[in-house]
Amino acid sequence: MDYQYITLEIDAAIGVITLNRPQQLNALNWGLVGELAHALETCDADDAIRVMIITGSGEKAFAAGADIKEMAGQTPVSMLSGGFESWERIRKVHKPVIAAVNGYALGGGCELAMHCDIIVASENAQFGQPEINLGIMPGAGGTQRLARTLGKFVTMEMTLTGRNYSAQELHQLGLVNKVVAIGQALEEAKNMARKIAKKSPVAARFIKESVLAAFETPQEVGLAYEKRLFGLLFSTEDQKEGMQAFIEKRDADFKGR
Ligand code: DAK
Repeated sequence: MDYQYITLEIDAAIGVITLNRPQQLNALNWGLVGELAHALETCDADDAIRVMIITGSGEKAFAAGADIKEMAGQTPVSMLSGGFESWERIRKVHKPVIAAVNGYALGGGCELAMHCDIIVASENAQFGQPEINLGIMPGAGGTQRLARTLGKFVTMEMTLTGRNYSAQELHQLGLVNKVVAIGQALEEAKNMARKIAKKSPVAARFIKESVLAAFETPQEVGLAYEKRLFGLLFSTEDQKEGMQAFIEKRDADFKGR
């Protein structure tokens, strides 16, 4: 598929997706979100790719939110029927996804970063949920994912005041994994991705599923889910290879089987 609003580059085992509307600060129109979902699903289905990265083009923005100009004329029906499907598809990606946040990650941009599994941010990155300034509220999981990550009080302040938070502030609060120098977010995300890409892809997939289950299930159910996936990994070649490599004091060569 030819993309109009994003680019997809394959760098060894890493799929790098760049949101590519720099003049609009990579604002997330529906076309872009649909293309993003398609690119992530394409990478998810490709055995040669083990990790995906999402970043924004230019130094100014990861994404300054959903496209306000496109949203302004929507109705409840059009928002509820068309707007959510691609976000659901992004949420369901199985492989690890890293956000390399360069600049603004506001509204849907912040929510997109939170759809990812690890967030690397440059020191000029600004996160926020300014929807309240537009008379709306977060619509792509912001209230839920922020509350589960930052707790009630920080989430309330962030969503009710609409103020921006620096990468450093959110690093201290546990939403940003690593803060790096301006221009280095993608490179650092690639460093992390290369490390993950060397691990067993089956184990990586199950770990992601199991961690995400912690947000959706009572602990008893989550523990049972983890236990089953743990057991299942003992049916894989990767488990045999990983343990044999340890015993033979060599690097494991995981095949994802
Ligand atoms: N939408 C459309 N255009 C945007 C935009 C946005 N969110 N953000 C920036 N732009 C455009 C500007 O209109 C401007 O275009 P021109 O005027 O040059 O044509 C260009 O990008 C450069 O922006 P500025 O001139 O404003 O640049 P500044 O450096 O002065 O300011 C800024 C940067 C990021 C502070 C400012 O652009 C800004 O406040 N942007 C809006 C931020 C915002 O309010 N974001 C939240 C939007 S609401 C849903 C899923 C998600 C959502 C909703 C539903 N469903 C699943 C259904 C999410 C909602 C949102 O994100």
